[in-house]
Amino acid sequence: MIELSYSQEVKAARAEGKPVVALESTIITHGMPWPQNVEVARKVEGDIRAGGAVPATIAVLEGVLHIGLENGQLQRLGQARNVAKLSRADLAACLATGGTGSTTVAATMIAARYAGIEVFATGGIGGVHRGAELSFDVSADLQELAQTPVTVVAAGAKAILDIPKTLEVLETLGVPVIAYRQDSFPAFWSATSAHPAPLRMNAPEPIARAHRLRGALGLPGGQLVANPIPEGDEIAAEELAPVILAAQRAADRKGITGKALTPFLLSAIFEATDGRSLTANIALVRNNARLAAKIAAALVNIDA
Ligand code: PSU
Ligand code: MN
Repeated sequence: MIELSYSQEVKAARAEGKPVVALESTIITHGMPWPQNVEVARKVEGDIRAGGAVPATIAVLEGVLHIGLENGQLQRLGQARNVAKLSRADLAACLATGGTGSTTVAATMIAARYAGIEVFATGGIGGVHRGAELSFDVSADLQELAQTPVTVVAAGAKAILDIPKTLEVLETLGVPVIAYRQDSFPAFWSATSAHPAPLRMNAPEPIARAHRLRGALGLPGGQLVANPIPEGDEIAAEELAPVILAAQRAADRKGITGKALTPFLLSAIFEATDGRSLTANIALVRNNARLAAKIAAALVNIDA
């Protein structure tokens, strides 16, 4: 019933039992400007290959759920305008109507699980927005982590979010939040935040084992691996704080809410930092891809 299409590379990986890492496409259509978006997507795919796994970028193209994009498809998606941003609520509707859309963390997790992919690399997850006590803006990504058994490697939560509230909701939902090789929960463009992560692991293998053990215990939901941006690539939190505040104020003034908010904030911050936020974003996504490849490789060696 679901029209599904695997890329050649993913098809071969499935046949050979090779590790596969899922990648989202909202970061391509709504997170970064053309043409860097496509260049970065290619580099990230290359990082996963270099780590011994196969990349599967996920998107819906004309009503077909794609698990892995061929080069031409990636090019077209990266240049397309007004692509829908698909989260849990939108995925089936887009497939039903023959639409085209990029997948957020939540929708990518759903598609990855459907395709038997257990590890997913991205930049940052959606979370609890600042002022959520009034706006109620909490990303569906958090619910998804509670329900869908995929291990997501991200650089923590974007500093545009309310990090302590995001951590509280993840705790309520029972989502393991595992900082990689440090105690602090990373804040996307900055390696550390003032908030300790609930869990810490120092190697891919225990992360893979914990993923399997959750399955064995019958626990629904995934894990969030919070991988700090490499030191040389970070932007200091103190420098970003006023930029983020100004972006948030501009969004409030313009009445930007819902799905449009995250892309608006990211592009406002991109402008205000003369593109440095993008350079950092690229470095952290690539770093996450490398770690995700190692976790996927470790998972192949542990029986399901
Ligand atoms: N990280 C980025 N850029 C992005 C996103 C994450 O660097 O564009 C996207 C992800 O797809 C994430 C989504 O799932 O933003 C969250 O959107 P919302 O807050 O509307 O749930
Ligand atoms: Mn939202």
